[in-house]
Amino acid sequence: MKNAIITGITGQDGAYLTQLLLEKGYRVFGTYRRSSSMNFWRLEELGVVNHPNLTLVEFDLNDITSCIRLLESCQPDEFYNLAAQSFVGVSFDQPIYTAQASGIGALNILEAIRLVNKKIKFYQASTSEMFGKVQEIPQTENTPFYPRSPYGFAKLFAHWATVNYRESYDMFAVSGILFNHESPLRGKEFVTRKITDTVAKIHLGMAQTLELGNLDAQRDWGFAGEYVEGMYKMLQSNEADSFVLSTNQTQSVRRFVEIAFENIEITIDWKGEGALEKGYCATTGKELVSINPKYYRPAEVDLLIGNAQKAKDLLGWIPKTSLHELCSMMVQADLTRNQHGKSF
Ligand code: NDP
Ligand code: GDR
Repeated sequence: MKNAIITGITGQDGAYLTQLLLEKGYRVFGTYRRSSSMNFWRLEELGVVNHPNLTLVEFDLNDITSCIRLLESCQPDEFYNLAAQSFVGVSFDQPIYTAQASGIGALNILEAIRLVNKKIKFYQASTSEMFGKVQEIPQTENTPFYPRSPYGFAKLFAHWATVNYRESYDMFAVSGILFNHESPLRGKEFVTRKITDTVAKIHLGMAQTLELGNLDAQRDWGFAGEYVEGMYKMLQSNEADSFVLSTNQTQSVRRFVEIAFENIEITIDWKGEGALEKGYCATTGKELVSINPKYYRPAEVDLLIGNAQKAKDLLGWIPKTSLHELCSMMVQADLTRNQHGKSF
């Protein structure tokens, strides 16, 4: 039986990866940070929170002694570092904290692995946000980086730390450069889930309008359940490397809004421009979408579209869920949750 440590087990990817590794017969040690209230709703939704091969461990990734003790007690074969301050918007308000959690946190783990057991395979959750300002379309493992937020440059630090530890110390350290991936388990502050949850609430008469920021941003959105399979495959590959995971397609936030409303049989008519743009129901004329500039970011990533050919060729990883399927899955889940008065 293999042992795996997953940091950030309370997050979207942590939950799906836990489910996948348990299905594969792993013993999983999932780390969470101490707080006054426990937050395991995603593991509960997937029905794995009480699995006999899952151990939940309190852990702080900014405390290297805690990293060392974690490795010594769990004796992992594989280490998936998913914990991060992962919200780009907040990173502008909390840049130092973001750098510590999303940047230095990864370095702490790499250093602990180097000291305790260099044979532990390491996965770093890198991101398409490192590409930032468009340098090339589509983006691949060879596209130059140009991050546009404290989150982006913190993750770039962690990415280069991973590459350097791989090259300097002969460690199996992998960087997965993942484009946006969503699911019914996505946090509500991220735009897709904010949209699907509010659309469900509008349908049920629990909300009037959806307030958003930049509708023109374009993202390459895939299904998180498939992306964690890519993470797993990266650690089973013959050689440690860096891999892009993406769907190779892009859509605007505006289009995602339209698709979400189509799920409740509403067509959106757009009128106005910029901060004055609004979305109306095509049949009733009711205002359903408005812009609030407070959701604009100081610097935006305008266009992300990946090319995951390398992952397809070397890992056999191919995403299957279309954006329409993904959006529909999320709207349906939010309709059900809201009908049952669940707020997560
Ligand atoms: P989530 O925001 O859903 O989960 C983040 C996890 O990190 C949570 O478990 C959270 O714990 C934990 N965490 C946050 N801050 C700290 C901290 N200071 N110390 C310890 N743990 C912390 O993110 P996702 O699951 O979506 O993403 C997983 C990883 O992949 C992240 O590193 C993210 O940056 C990266 N990524 C995500 C992409 C995506 O589209 N989803 C794309 C590319 C990369 P708590 O529940 O206590 O807040
Ligand atoms: P992103 O995801 O920044 O790409 O980072 P997010 O869903 O937050 O934003 C996507 C785009 O939508 C625009 N936007 C809004 N965003 C939010 N959150 N709320 C709004 O109201 C809103 N209106 C418009 C944003 O400006 C942006 O352009 C995600 C995270 O999961 C990161 O951790 C991960 O690394 C990247 O994806 C890949």
